[in-house]
Amino acid sequence: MPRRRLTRQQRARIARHHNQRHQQADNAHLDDLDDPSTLRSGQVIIRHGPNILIRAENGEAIHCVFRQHLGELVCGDQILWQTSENNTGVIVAVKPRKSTLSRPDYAGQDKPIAANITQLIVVLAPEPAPTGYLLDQYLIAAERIGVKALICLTKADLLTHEKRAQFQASFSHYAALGYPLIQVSSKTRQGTTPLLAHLPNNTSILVGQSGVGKSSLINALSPDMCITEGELSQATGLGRHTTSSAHLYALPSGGELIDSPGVRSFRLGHMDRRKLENGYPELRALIGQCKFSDCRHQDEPGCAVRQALLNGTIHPQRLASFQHMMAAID
Ligand SMILES: Nc1nc2c(ncn2[C@@H]2O[C@H](COP(=O)(O)OP(=O)(O)OP(=O)(O)O)[C@@H](O)[C@H]2O)c(=O)[nH]1
Ligand SMILES: [Mg+2]
Ligand SMILES: [Zn+2]
Repeated sequence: MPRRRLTRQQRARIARHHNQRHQQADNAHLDDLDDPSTLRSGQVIIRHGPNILIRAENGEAIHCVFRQHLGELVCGDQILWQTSENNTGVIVAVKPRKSTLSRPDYAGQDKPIAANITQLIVVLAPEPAPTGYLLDQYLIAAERIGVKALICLTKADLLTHEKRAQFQASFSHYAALGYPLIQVSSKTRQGTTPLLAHLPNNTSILVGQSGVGKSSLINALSPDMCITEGELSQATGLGRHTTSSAHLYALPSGGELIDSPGVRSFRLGHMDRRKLENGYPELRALIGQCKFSDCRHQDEPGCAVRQALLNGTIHPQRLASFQHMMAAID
């Protein structure tokens, strides 16, 4: 069914109502702040619809409600809250985010997935096998929001020694670009020590296809944290295995790790050619070096990117993925 178009007057009226509601909520918010000594800091552990679980400064997990005018709260948000009845809380303010990982929703609007992350961990497995350009899309997103990225190859136990080396080698050009490549098994815990070394002093998020083993990895890295599964189903009312909301864990060995729901694809938000080039470190290094400033790196003369491909400093798969994403922008 086609969606009904709103007239300009209708849109203006909706916007006016919307502003009035915000104003009312903001005033209510200010009244409550009469006594700032009741405000406490915390961090969003999990957000599922209207339900939010936060971690208070003393480490306690508290169920909270939040004011509508605060906008879209997500896992990782640093917040201020007040206590309410039955050991629950009310979130009254959100601190400015240092970073936001988002993806466009069905209407093309950017929707935040997690806040204040410093590192993206793209999880790949032999089963389900990596598809399409998901890895490159996540790496572009990381470059764009200015956070580190590492690639984690899980389920190593499913492969023979030889196949394991082959799987790793098929991603070695990413290691050459500065993205650490770590092979692990959540089943045997092989490789968990090198992975743990990258986590202290970071808020990392595990991303990737559904079923690659993100949640299993959390349990393998910190078996004691399994107890939070109970908190999870309490917060979401769901006991499913497949992760339905991002969930932040504080690792006993240091750092925070966010488990996120699996995706089939990861669409990038609005992009132009320059932004896309900036998302590929090896292309970014060549910006301004082609003969033509609007070079598309296809078959133009004096193309520095084509030259780099011939020299072997750009991997053909990466250039193919860039061209694919360029075509999607056009
Ligand atoms: N053999 C083996 N199986 C694994 C490993 N890690 C995960 N699995 C299995 O893979 C399946 C999916 O694991 P999950 O951890 O739920 O995957 P996920 O990425 O969290 O999936 P979503 O929450 O749907 O995104 C489960 O059946 C796990 O037992 C591993 O290292 N080795
Ligand atoms: Mg999961
Ligand atoms: Zn070029």
